[in-house]
Amino acid sequence: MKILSTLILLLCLISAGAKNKRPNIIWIFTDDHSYQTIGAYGGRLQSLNPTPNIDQLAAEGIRFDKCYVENSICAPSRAALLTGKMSHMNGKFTNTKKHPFNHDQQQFQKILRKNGYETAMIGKIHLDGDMQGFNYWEVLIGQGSYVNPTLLSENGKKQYEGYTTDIITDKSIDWLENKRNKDKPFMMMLHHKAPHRPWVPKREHMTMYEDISIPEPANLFDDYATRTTAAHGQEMSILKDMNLDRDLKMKELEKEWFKKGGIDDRFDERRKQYANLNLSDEELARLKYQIYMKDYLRCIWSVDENIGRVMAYLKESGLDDNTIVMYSSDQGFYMGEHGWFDKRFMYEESFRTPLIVRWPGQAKAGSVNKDLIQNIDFAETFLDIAGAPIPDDMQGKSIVPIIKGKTPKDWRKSLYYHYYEYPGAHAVRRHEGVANKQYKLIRFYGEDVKGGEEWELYNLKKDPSEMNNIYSNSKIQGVIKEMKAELKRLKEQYKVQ
Ligand code: SGN
Ligand code: CA
Repeated sequence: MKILSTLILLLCLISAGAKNKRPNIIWIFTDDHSYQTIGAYGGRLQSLNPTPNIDQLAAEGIRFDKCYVENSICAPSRAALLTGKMSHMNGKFTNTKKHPFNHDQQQFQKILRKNGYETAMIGKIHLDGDMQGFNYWEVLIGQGSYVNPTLLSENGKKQYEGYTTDIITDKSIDWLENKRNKDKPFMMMLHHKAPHRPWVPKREHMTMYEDISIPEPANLFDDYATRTTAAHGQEMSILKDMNLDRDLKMKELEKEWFKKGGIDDRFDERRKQYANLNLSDEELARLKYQIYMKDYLRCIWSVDENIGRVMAYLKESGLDDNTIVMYSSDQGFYMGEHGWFDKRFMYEESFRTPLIVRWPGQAKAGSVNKDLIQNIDFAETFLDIAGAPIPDDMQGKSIVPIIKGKTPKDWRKSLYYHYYEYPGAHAVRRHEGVANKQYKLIRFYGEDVKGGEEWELYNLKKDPSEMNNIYSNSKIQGVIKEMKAELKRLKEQYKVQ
C-alpha cells in the first residue's frame, strides 16, 4: 500500500514537473506597424536603426518574411487572431458597429485557460464589450488614446496618467510580476496602440530624426496609370488626405499635454514652416511625408524601448529561457509607397505584416523563413505550443513545425484575402483576391467600381512594388485562368459564401 501511494505521488510530481515545463507565451502586438520600419526587415530605413530591441528578437529567433493578414483592418484582424477564423466565419467583417464581435464564440484563449494556462490581455483589442477567456484583462476603449488613456477591465473604467505605450508595458510587467498565478504557464497578450494614426510621439522623443531626411520610396508620386478605379478613388493620399490639425499636429501642439514640459523649438519650427510656406504639390507631399514618417518612427521608438524593458524583466526574473516572445502587428501600413498612408488594400505593404518569434532552444537564432503564413494561423499556433486541443473549425494551421525549422510538405501555396469596409474611411473599394509567391490576382467589386467588377494581376517577382497591372496582357491569360481557379478553390476551402 505504502509503495503504491509513493508511486502515485511520484507520478503526480513527474506530471506536475512536465506541466511546468510548458512554455510561456508573450504575444506583443502593435497597431499598424509596417515591416518597412523594422530594422531587421532591411529596406530603405534600415540605416536609421529604428528598432534595436525588435531586431534583437530577430537575431535571437526567426523572422517571417511572408506573413499576411486575411483582411487588412484593425478589429477584423484581431477577431481572426482570437478565433483562428476569417472574417466571414467569425462575423467581424469591418471595424464598424454594423458588425459587432460576438465574444461568446470559440476563441483560443478560452481553450488555453481550460488547459491550464494563465491568460492575460492588456492594451488595444478594438472589439467592443467584455473580454472572455482571460484571467486578467485591461483594454483600451475602441481606438484608445496616446496619452492619459482610459482602460476598461472587469472592474470598470479607469484613467491613467502618462504615455500609453509605457503604461501598457508597466501593466504587463506588473501582471507578470504580481498578478498571475505563478504555478501555471502563462499566455500574455501585450497590445500597443502605437503607431496608429495620429502618430503622437512621447514628448521625450519629439525631436528624434529632426535633422535628417527620411529616404522616400521610389513610388511616392505614383500616378496609378495601369490600376483600376480603386487605386484612383482611395482617400489615403499623403498629399490630399493627411490633415494639418491632427496628423501634422498643428492644433495638437496647442494642447496642454504637448505644452507640458515645453516643446522643442525645432519641432515647432517644422510645423510653422508647413503653415507659412507656399509650396507646390510635390514639395508639400515631400514635407508631409517627412513629418509623418518622423512622428511614426518616434512612436515606434517608444514601442521598441518598451520591448527592451519586457525582455530585461524576463531575463532578471529568470523567465526568458522558457518564454516564447512573438512580435507582430494587426496589419502592415503604407510609408509613402503609392503616395499613401493607411492600409486596407491587398497590395503588399498592407497585406503583409511583420512576424518575429524568439523561442530559445527551438527557433534557430537569426533564421529567416519565407513560407506563406497568415494571421488565421496564430490561434492554432498558441494552442499547439501549449499542447491543447485544436478545434477542427479553426481555419489556419499551427506554425510550430515551421518555427522549429521543419515546414510540412503540404504547407499552403496560396493565400485568400477579403476586404469589406466600403463605403468607409479612406474609401478603399471592397475586394478579394488570391496570391502565391509569384502572382497576385485581385477582384474589386461593388457599385463604385467600373462595371461592378474590376480585376488586377501582378507579377510579384518582376514587379514587387505592384506598379504594373498586367490583367489585360494577352500573353498571360493562362495565368489568369489558373489564378481564378485557385481563387475558387480557396473560397470553397474557407467556406466563403
Ligand atoms: C481611424 C483613422 C483612420 C484609420 C481607422 C482604422 N482616422 O478612423 O485613418 O484607417 O481609424 O484604423 S483618425 O483620423 O481617427 O485617426 S484601425 O487600425 O483601427 O483599423
Ligand atoms: Ca490597425
